[in-house]
Amino acid sequence: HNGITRPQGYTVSWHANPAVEAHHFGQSHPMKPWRLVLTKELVLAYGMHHAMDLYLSRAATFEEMADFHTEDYLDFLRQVIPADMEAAEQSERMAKYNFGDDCPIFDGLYNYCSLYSGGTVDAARKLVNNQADIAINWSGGLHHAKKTEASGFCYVNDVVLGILQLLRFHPRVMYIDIDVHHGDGVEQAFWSTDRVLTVSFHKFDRDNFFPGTGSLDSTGPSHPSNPGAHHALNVPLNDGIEDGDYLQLFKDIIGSCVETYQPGAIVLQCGADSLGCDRLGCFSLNVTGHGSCVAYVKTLGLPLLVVGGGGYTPRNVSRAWAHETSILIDAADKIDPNIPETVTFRNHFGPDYSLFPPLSEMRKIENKNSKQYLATLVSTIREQLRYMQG
Ligand code: V1P
Ligand code: CA
Ligand code: ZN
Repeated sequence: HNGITRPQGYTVSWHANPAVEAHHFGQSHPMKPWRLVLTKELVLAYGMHHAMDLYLSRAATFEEMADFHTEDYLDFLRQVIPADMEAAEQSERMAKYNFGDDCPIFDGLYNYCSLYSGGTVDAARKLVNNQADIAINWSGGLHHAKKTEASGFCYVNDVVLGILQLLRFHPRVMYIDIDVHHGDGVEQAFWSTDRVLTVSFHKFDRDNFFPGTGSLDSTGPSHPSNPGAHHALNVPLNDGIEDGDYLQLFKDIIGSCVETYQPGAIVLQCGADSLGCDRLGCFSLNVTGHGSCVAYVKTLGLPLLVVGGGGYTPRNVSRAWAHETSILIDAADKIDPNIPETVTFRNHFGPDYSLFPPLSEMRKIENKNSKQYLATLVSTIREQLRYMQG
């Protein structure tokens, strides 16, 4: 083999199901489950699968998904078919549950949702049962779904389901979200509890960037007697943030959060739409910069559930998630930055065929985050953490 061996002293589990990858949101829709095929091809070509326990995700049951979602909503999700998109008699319920352009109804929708959710639930249970120290489900991370509605390409909130599993064992769980969008569904689900600290880094522009929530001052319920007060943290960013600044900010904030909150487990949503050159995103992170955040979280040494999320330039999504897999199995230094000749669909990685193309140089977006602004973010959040302590 090519020298990739199991990491020393800890176990990594990989949760996937090829049936997820076969689903299509529609021609012009930016969400491409196919990016998971490219990710898996890279992981296999590098031989990373030798270093992990591999599990075929099973479908989450209706009851498991009902740990968060209402039965009404799940019933609709289970029975709706693509023809209903046009049918007048369904339009009221379609609107009620927020189906439409962002969240279309496609063939196998319920199967898709239950499989990516089953992966995250399984992954969380591996951690709780001590069968894994790090568990990965790149098909999960669908952080916008609400209790009774779909939102932003997300139908079932697998992240919430995974955290609920971890809460059966851990008194406190910390959620970190590096997707370019605000992790509003996860934040909202745990808004009123002090048992989950949610921290999202995202582009924030109330009027012009989805979903428009996640301002610096929204830290939980306003009434101080509500246990959830101060247990939501938001890091609103502007266009064009680059590797160095992002990583420093990430370490400063996450380091302080862990020190103060002392979580028993961490869930890390690795949305890859925060990379430069993303079709929907507006940050300038490179694969290495994005990966450094994952590497930092790994150094904290806590049980870690890693999920995917957004990411709309499939070749870069797969580069990032393959690189991050190598970090999690402690093999980043054994990976050839030149993408192996044996990778299926290798043509997608041309003309450079590198795992680390200079994304931040390829579509220059002016960095609108001043040093002063970033310093204010860190000091404000440290202040907010003091309130959390009580
Ligand atoms: O901006 C909106 C809505 C539609 N307007 C009425 C406001 N939607 C965004 C949704 C982005 C979802 C991101 C999901 C994730 O965080 C997690 C998986 O990454 C949107 C955008 C956009 N540029 O923000 N929808 C679409 N683009 C879209 C484009 C073509 C076809 C369908 C949807
Ligand atoms: Ca985020
Ligand atoms: Zn996103």
